[in-house]
Amino acid sequence: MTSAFQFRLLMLASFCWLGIQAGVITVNSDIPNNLEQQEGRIVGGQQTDIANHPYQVSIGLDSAVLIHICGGSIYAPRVVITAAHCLKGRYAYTLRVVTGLTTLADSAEQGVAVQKLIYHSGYVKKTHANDVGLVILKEALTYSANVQPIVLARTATVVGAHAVATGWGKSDENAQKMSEVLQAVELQIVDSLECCVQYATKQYVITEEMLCAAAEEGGKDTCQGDSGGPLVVDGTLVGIVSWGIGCAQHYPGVYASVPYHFEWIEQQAAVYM
Ligand code: 4AZ
Repeated sequence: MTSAFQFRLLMLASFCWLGIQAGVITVNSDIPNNLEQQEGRIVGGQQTDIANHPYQVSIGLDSAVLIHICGGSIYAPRVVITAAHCLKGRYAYTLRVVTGLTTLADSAEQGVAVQKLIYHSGYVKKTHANDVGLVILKEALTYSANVQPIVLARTATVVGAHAVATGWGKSDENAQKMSEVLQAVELQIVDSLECCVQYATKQYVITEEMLCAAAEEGGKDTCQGDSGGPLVVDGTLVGIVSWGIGCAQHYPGVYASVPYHFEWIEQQAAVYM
């Protein structure tokens, strides 16, 4: 006899399987948004040096001091890839992009001014759908050992692939402050079906334009302040830090899929290349 629980799981698995296979899981705007979600920060990571991740940038709010709000990845001299949720509701002139730094020093003088913010027209805050955007810089970056672009992944990443996420986000859910020194954490790509089933129990939908990553041993994740930053496999950008329920709390971190959004990124960036 099948219990109601098993039946429900079967329904969720079918829903996720069908949706991910056919690419038909689309945005459901009726999804409740009342669960405590954390903004991204790296949990269980290690200090690293920007030279190891020269594509990493900090997107900062240009006030009296520069306040880190999100991560990003250098794609071209004037193009930084980040999450849509980092950009929506903000104005280009309020932001600056800081490159080549391991430690984020408070400085109003640092960074490059921003010309334009572009985010995906299909971005939906409630569902985190299409959480991808571009920051167009006023001036071209000068590449160096600590400032380099990253190649985009074009094809879907295999489950279990070793990935690294980096950022200055908080190191646990309840931390008051961001990390001062850039952190890196090693994660694995999680099966989208499993991830979908897990999140479906909380009324969230994992679509084919998202991917999930976590550490088998637990205790490792991205968290508040890592948003918009890179998830890298074999030196290519596969994901953009997007969302999750908590940080390192049984639910994998969710990333916007770069292979899925490859064409959108290329098309939008083309004008500024
Ligand atoms: C965020 O809101 C966020 N634990 C990023 C990553 C994760 C959760 C939230 C994944 O920026």
